[in-house]
Amino acid sequence: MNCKICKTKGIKKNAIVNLPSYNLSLCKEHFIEWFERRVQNTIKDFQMFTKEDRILVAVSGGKDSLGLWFVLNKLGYNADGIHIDLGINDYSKKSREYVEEFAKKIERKLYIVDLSTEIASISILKEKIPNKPPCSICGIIKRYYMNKISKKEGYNTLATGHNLDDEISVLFGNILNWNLDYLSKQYPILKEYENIFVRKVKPYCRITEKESALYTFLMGIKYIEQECPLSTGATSLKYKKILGDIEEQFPGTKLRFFNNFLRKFYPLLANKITEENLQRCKICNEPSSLEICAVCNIKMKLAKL
Ligand code: Q46
Ligand code: ZN
Ligand code: ZN
Repeated sequence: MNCKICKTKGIKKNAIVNLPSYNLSLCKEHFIEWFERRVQNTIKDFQMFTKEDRILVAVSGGKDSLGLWFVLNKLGYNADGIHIDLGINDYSKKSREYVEEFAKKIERKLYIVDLSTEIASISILKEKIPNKPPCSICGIIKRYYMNKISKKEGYNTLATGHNLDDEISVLFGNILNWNLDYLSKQYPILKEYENIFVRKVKPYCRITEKESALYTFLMGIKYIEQECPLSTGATSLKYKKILGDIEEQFPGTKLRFFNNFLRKFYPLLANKITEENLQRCKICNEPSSLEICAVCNIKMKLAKL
């Protein structure tokens, strides 16, 4: 198959990728160009941030977050990184190494939050608090520190590498359960809220996992391929598989599902969002719906054990 863009210029060049949902085959050079334009357009369409904003990218060490960190800087944005060292054995050690090495390579500032010193590693928390799924504890703690460090270090935007496949598998699950509360928060940009929450953005929300992996690979970025050993992920992986099967039969479905949710359904919910009963945690002063926030609660539980 030949590159479609090269063809318009009268050049015959082999395509390295076929994107059936766009009816497009592209060579390496034109894929990179297409990919970067797509990210740039997403940032503009959702008015995520400008070149004046200070952005912190949440980098796990995987292909999406490292690729995102790279492309934002390549596009001229002011983006530093934050990595949460979860303390999950060898997996976290390797992830951290990849992130640290990459930060040096692109010469950007990297903030590391080491959970082993801040609170306790996820491996220990999993043992000590067995009645809560480790991913739920991990999610709470990650969100807490990302928001806290962003504010403390003067960043107004937090970017994550969630891709289209991540977004639609969550969307699918939330629709199957008609989980309106979660659906009302599933938007590629969540605006900052007073001095409590920084803006949260997902510039890869219209990029598939396959496109993201290819871009990261073509840019020569080394990333951790291993999945988190605690990831059960069974449900979301099954949803991804189902949506992938539909996409194969009807190319373009994934993107249409996501775009139409944002265009047709989200506006119906957005006006219905009731402000959560937000207050400041009495111990750490971070946002919380209760007097004591979830992270301080975990710390208190640990201290009692
Ligand atoms: S939540 Fe769960 Fe992930 Fe935390 S414990 Fe691993 S799988 S890393 S996105
Ligand atoms: Zn080409
Ligand atoms: Zn607290």
